[in-house]
Amino acid sequence: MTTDVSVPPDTAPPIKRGSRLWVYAVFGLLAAGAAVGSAQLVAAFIAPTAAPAYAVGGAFIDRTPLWLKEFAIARFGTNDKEVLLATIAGVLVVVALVCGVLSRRFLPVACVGVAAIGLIGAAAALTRPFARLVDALPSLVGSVVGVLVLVWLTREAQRRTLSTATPPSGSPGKQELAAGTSRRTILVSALSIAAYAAVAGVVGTAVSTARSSVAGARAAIRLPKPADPAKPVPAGAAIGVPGTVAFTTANSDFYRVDINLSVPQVNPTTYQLTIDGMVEHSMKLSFDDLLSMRLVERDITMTCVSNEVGGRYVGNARWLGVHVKDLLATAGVKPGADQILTTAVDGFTVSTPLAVVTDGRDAMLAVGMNGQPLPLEHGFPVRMIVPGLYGYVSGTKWLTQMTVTTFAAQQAYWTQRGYAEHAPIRTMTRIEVPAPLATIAPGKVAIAGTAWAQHRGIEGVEVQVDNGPWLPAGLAAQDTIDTWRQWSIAWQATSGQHTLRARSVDGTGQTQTSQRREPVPSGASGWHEIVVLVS
Ligand SMILES: Nc1nc2c(c(=O)[nH]1)N[C@H]1C(S)=C(S)[C@@H](COP(=O)(O)O)O[C@H]1N2
Ligand SMILES: [Mo]
Repeated sequence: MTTDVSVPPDTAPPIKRGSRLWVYAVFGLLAAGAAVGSAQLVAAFIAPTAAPAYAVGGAFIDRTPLWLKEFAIARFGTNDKEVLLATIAGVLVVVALVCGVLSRRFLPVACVGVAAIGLIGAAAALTRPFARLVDALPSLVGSVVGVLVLVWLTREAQRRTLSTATPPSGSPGKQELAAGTSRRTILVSALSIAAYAAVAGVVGTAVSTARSSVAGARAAIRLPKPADPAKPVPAGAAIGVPGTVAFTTANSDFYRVDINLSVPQVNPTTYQLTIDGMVEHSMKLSFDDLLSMRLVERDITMTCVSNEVGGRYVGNARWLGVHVKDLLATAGVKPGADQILTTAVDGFTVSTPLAVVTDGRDAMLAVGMNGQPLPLEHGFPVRMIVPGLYGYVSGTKWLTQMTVTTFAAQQAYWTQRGYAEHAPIRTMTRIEVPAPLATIAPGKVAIAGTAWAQHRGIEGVEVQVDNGPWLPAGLAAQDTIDTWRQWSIAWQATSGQHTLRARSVDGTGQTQTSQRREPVPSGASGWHEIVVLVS
């Protein structure tokens, strides 16, 4: 072993106040990283939604104007949540860089900046529905850590600057030693902080997920058999043309629309459903109470009001649940009520006309979807399903409260934001095959797709090629009037570009309107139209 006491010459120029701005920018990033990592770690023991990015994102979603929400859904689809989180991360990086750069000359200002980010996180957490005081803690801890890290790093850097700027009275070697040590100290500190931020972030997220997840509780549930089972899906309900959707949508393929950046976790063992408002007897029911009631099973197609003409925010599943009318009968509805207001753990609310849920249709509080407990993303353990109404006025997921009230007294999440109070699903006919702008060979081609007019049913589907006559399509067997119906037609495709259109006639004899409407305020309408190239 050789003992080499000589110090390697410090080749890099010393950090001077007038140079190396990027070093300070990196300090800003490190401070932000340590802050976010610490906050994530603290949030693991409070609630996933108390983590700053989720709190800020959630608060942002609460305030998103309608046009922006529609834009996000149309532009990013179900990735809108990832886009929002990435945007928040991007903004944080920019602010962190600015604070870092500021810290070189204006450390107090930079500290105020870092603290302010944390305070914004805390404020966001406190304004979320059902917020508790502790929800602010992760962001507050984060901002303290962020400030400490920034102060520490800038002090280290400036100590080094001073030690190199003022030549010590001793030998030049001593100066190099001081500078070299400080340089290494800063590098080691920076790497340690980066490592801490990464580990805290990853461990915090993992612990948070593990602690809050109710996946295990869901796996332990055995659903009872329904007293009133659904009839088997008719053999001919699927049109069987390659490229069309499955008649029953698999749980994993079912569209997801809600206001949450992280999936709400509701523990079925502590679950409580409150029924209150204009009722004779307010009630509290456990999950087991619900399971012990009369269970019905039905095939029902759900649709989101934000679905564009030809869109994919629609799915068909077999739901198991308790009729809402049975629950209301037990509670006893007082005269004068005209609305069922349902509330969920995410603060989401839904207003549903009382007349609709009690008109004999299979409005239910569902506990099962396609033979399984509800998937976590689809409202586990309890959600509402009402055939014929868009999701925002019927499909309350993670539902914990049902309040009998009036439209005059109460409004719900989306109706407060400009959507219609009464929103029956509009008749829609989607061409699934061929794909839009597909190039196909001349000859016999199947045009096929799926149509829906929930609770009215689909009586007929017609297809038009270019401006030719409307031709009746072949219909797959109807499951129920509450489900979608598939269709197809054979077409002799000739060379050239062609426009294909489809429309339906619903069970009341109404032909689907050609009038183009935007999803806001009560659902899109118009004929789905695609262009294909035959060559
Ligand atoms: N708690 C809660 N329930 C909710 C929502 C929500 O944001 N929060 N979104 C509603 C909307 S707009 C629709 S279209 C349906 C979608 O249900 P799905 O995700 O199971 O397809 O859920 C409804 N229920
Ligand atoms: Mo929706």
